[in-house]
Amino acid sequence: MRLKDLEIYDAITIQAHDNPDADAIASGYALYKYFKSRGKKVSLIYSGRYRIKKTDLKLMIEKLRIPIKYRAAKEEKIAGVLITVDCQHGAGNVQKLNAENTAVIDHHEKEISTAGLAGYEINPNLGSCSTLVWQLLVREGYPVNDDSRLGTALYYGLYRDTNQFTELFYPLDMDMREAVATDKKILHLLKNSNLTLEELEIAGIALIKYIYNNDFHYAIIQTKPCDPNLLGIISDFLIQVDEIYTCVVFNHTPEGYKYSVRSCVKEVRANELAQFLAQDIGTGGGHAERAGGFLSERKYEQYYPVLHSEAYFGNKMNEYFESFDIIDLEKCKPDIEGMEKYESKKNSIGYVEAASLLPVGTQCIVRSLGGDTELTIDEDIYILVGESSRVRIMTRAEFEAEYKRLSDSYDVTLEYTPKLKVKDSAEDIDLINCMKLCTNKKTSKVYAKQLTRGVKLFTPKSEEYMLGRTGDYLIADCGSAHNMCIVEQEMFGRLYRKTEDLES
Ligand SMILES: [Mn+2]
Repeated sequence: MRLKDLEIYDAITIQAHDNPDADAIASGYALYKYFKSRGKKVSLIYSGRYRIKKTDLKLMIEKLRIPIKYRAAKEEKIAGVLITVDCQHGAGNVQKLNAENTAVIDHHEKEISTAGLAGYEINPNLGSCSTLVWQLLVREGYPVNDDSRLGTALYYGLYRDTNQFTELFYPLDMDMREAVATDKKILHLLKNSNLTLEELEIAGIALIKYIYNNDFHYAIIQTKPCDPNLLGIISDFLIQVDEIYTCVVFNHTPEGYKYSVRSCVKEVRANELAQFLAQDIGTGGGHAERAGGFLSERKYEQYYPVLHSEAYFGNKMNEYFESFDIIDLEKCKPDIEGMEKYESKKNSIGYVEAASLLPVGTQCIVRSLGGDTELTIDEDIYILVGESSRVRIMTRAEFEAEYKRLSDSYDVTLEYTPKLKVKDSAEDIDLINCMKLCTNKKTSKVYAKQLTRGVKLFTPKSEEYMLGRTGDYLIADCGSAHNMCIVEQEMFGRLYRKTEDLES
C-alpha cells in the first residue's frame, strides 16, 4: 500500500493500540504529520482502559509536542478512514472503534482478515512500526529525515521496541536509525525515565525465582507484567552467571508472550534460539549473543491450550538442545558415510565491480539480509548478490576463475535490496540497480545427504556455525571432504543434480 492511496479520504483518524508504547505513539505521530502536510483533517488517538502514565511516554509527548488524545469507545461512527498503527483493527490489544473505513499499518504477525480493509501494510520482519511508517513516508517523498522532533520519536520507538537496539537485526531498521535526525538531549531524558520503582522490585523478585537446567546450563525467568525492556536488562544480568550459558526471560502481556534470549557460548546463537522458541506461534530474531521474540496469544491458545507458559519455555529449551548434532571439522574427520554424489548446476547471479560505484579507498558497509560487512573500495573487489540476496565479496582473480560474464540484464526483486552505504555519511547505493549478470564457469562434484535431524557445522575458517535443519543438505567437496557446508532444502534442487559419474 502507498500512503497516497489513503489520501482519497478527507478525515483521517490514526489510532495507536491500547496502553500505547513509544513505538505506537511515534508511528502514529509520523502518520499524523504526513497527512497534515497533505491538508487532511487528522487526529491521533488511543483508547482502551488505561491512560498513558509512564514517565518516558509523558515526556515524549510533551517534549516532541505529539498531539495524541484519549478517546473513550463510543457508538458514533468515525468519518473517513481509521488507521490502526502498531496494531490491527479487531485484534485483542486495541479497542475496536466503529469507522466508515479502516486501514492497518503494523509490524506484528497478521492476525486479522484483511478483506474489506481500505488498505494495509503489515511487515512482521521489522523491529518497529516506526521503521515501517518511516519507509512509507520516504516512499512518498516526505522530508522525514529533516525533522528532528519526528526523527527523535521514530528513533525512540525503534529503540524501545528492540530492547535498546540490542535485539535489532533487520537491515531496514538500521537504515532508519541512521537516516533520521534526532535531538540527543531529549533522547537522553527519555532513555533514563523508562522504569519505575515498582519495576525495580519486579526485577529483584524475578531474579530469585529463576529456573536452572543443569544438563544444558540454561536459565528461565518469568517476570510479572513490566516494561518489555526490563526483560533485556534482567537477561543481560543473568547471562553473566558462570554456570548459565543461555537464558530466556519472559512475561505475559495482553497480546501474548514477550521474551529476551541471551547466549554466551558459540554452540548457541541467541537469534536462532529465539526463532526456535517462536516456531509456528510467533516471531524471533536478533544477534548471536542477544535476541528476542514474541508469541501471539491467539496462536499460543490454539497450539497449546492447556500448557502453562513456564512449561512451554522449559520444554522448548530441552527440545532445542536435543534437536541438533555438532560437527566440528577442527576436532573431527569429515564423515561422508551415506552420502551420494551430486553435480552443481550452472546458475546466474548478479555482480558489480566495487570501483565502478565509488572512488577507490572509500570506506563502506555492504548491508544485506545477512547483516553488515565492512568494505574498502578497491579496483580489485567484486560484489556478488546471489539468490535470497546473499552477498559475497571477492577479488577480481577469484571472480575470473569462478565466473563468466553474461550479456543478459539483471532483473530480480528481493525482500531487502542490498545497499552499499558510505561510512559516516547519508549516501547509499542500491546494489540491485547496478548489477550485471554472470554464471559459474565450472560445475563441481560433491557428496551430499539430506539431514534427518539438526546439524551445527563448525568449519576451521569461520567463527560461527552453519545451521542445518531437518530436510537441508550436508555437502562435502569431492576433491576435499574437509570442505563441508550446508545448503537449505529449497536451494539444493536449484543448485545440484544427481550424478552417476563416479569420477571426480
Ligand atoms: Mn511496535
